[in-house]
Amino acid sequence: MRIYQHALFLALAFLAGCGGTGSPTAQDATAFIAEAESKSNDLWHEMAQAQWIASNFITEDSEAVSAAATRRAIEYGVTLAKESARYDGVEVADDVRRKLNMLKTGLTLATPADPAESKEATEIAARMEGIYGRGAYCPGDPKPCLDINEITRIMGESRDNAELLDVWQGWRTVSPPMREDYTRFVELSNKGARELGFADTGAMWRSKYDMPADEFSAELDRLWEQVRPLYLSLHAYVRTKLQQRYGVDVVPSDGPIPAHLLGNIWAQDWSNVYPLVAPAGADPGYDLTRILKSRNTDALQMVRYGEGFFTSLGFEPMPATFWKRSLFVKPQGREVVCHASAWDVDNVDDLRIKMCIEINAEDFSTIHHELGHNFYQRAYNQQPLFFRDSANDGFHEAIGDTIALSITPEYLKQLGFINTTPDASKDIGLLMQRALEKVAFLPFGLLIDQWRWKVFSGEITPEQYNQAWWDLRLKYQGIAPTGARSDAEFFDPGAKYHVPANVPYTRYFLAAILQFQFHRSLAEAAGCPATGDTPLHRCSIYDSKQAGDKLNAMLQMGASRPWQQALEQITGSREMDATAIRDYFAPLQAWLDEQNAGKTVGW
Ligand code: X8Z
Ligand code: ZN
Repeated sequence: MRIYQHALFLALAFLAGCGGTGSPTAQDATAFIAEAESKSNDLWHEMAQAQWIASNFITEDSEAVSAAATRRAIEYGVTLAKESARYDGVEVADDVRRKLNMLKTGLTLATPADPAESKEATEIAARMEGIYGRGAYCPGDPKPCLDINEITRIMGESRDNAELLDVWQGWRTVSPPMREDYTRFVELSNKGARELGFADTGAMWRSKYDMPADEFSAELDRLWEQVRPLYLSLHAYVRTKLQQRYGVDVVPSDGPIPAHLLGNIWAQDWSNVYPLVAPAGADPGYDLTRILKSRNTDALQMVRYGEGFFTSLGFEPMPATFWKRSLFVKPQGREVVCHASAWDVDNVDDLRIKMCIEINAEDFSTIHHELGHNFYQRAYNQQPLFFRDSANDGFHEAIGDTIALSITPEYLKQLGFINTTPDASKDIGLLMQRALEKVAFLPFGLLIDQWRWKVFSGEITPEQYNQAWWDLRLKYQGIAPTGARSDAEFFDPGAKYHVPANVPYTRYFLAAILQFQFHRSLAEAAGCPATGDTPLHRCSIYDSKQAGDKLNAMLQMGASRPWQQALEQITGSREMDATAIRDYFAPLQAWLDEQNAGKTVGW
C-alpha cells in the first residue's frame, strides 16, 4: 500500500516538473496547480458522463462504469490533496494558495489509498444510488408497485390516515437493504479522510467553509437559534389544524406530529397540507398546480418558464444542447434516478437537468432551483477550473430558490396565469404557503448532517442508526413515526436520497437562510421597497436588469474568493444572517402566535 502511494507521489512530482530534490518553490506550486487543473478537467468530464449514463440508465454495467470513472477521479483528487501539503510552508500567490486549500478540503468522498478498498468504496457508492433509484414500494398482488413519484403524489394528495401511513412505511422498505453497505461505506470513507489528516469524513465536510470547522458548527447553531421560534410557532399551528382533521387520537395537543401527515415523504416540505391549514378569509384564491394543469402545461413548457425568468434578468438562454440532452420526463421502460439534479458535464456549457417533472407548483419551483445551478455554472465558466464552483455549497443551492421567491402573484399575473392579484388582506395566506415550504424545511435541512456527522465520528454506532435518526427528527422537527422503527428492521435515513448518494445536506440549510438575504438585496436593486409598500413577499425581481446584473456579478466570481466576500458583494454584509427570513415572515409569526394563544408550543 505504501509503495503504491509513493509511486503515485513520484509520478506526480515528475509530471508537475518539480523534481525530487530541493524544497519546492512558488513556481513549482504554480506548475503543480496548472497540471492538476488540466488533468482534473478530463477526469471530471469522464466521471460526469459516466454518472449521467448511470443515473439515466440504471443497469449493472452503467453502475460499474460509473464506479470506475468516479474512482479514477477521486483517486487523483486524493493524490492531489496529499501533494498539496508539500507547499504548506511556501509563499505562493493568493489564488494558488486558495486552490491548494481547496484541493485539501474539497473532496466529499476520500477513498483509502489501498486499491481494493478504494474500489470497494466507489462500488458501494454507485450501488446505493442504484438501489435508491430503482426503489419502489410493492404492496403485493393485486396492487401494483408504486415508484417515488406515485408515492410523492399520494403523500401530497391523500387525507386518509391509513393510506398515508401505508405508503410512508412502504417507501421505507427500499432502504434496509442498504444498511450493511452504508455501514461499510462509513468505515471506508473515514479511512480515506483520516489518510488526508481529518478526524473523519464529517470533519472533512466541515473544513471547506473559509473558517475553522468548529466555528462553522457554531455558526449553524447560531442560525438555528435565530429561526427556531418561527419554526415552533408554525409547528404548533399546523399541529392544531392537523388535529382538527385527523382527530386527537392521531395528533396530540402537545406532542410531536406524526411524520406521515405533513404532505411529504420526509416531512421536509409541508406545502401540500396548505388546504388543511389555510387561514380563513386570507386565502389568496388561486392554486398554481390547478392553473398549470388547466392550461395543459407540459414539462418542457415548465422548464421554458423557468428559463424565461433568468433571461428576463439579462442572462443568455440555455444552449441548444441543454434542451437536447436533459431529461424532463420520467421515461418508460428503463430505470432512472428521478431525484432532481442539475449537471455541468464538461464544466463549460454542457449543462443539463435531470428530473421526472410532474405538472404541479412544487415542481415548478424545483425547476427554478435546478436552473439556478445551471445559470451559476455558466456564469463562472470563465474562471480557472478549480474556481468553477459556488462561493460555498449553500450558495449553489440558494440561487434558484432566490429566483423562485419571485414567483409572486404579481409575476403570475404577468405570465397571464391569473387576472387579478389578491389584495393585502390575503398576505397571511401567501406567507403561510411560503412558510410551509421554507420554514418547515429549516430543521430538516439541519438534522441530516447532524446525524451524519455523528455517524462519521462514531458517536452514533451502526446499531443505533435508526434510533439516533428518530431522536434527531424529534429534537429538531418535533415529528415522530407511527409505530416502532427498530434498528433491527429499519434503516430510515437510507430512504432519503442524499444519504445513499452521499450528498452533504447542510448546504440546503444554509441556502434556506441565504436565499432570503439574496432576495432582500435583489429586491432593493429591482426597486421594490422604493416603490412604496410592496412587502418582500410581494416583490418579484422579474425583468429587472439591475437585479440581474447584481446577481451575475456574484455568480461570475465562482469560488475565486472566500464566500464572505461573495456575500458582501451582493448583500453588503459578510455574515450569514437569519434576520432576512425572520423579517420576511414577521407578520405571519405575529398571526401564528395569536392563533396559538392558550395552546402548547413545542413538544
Ligand atoms: O435535492 C434537492 C434538489 C437538488 S440539489 C432537488 N433539494 C433538497 C431535497 O430535495 O431534499 C432541494 C431542496 C432540498
Ligand atoms: Zn440543488
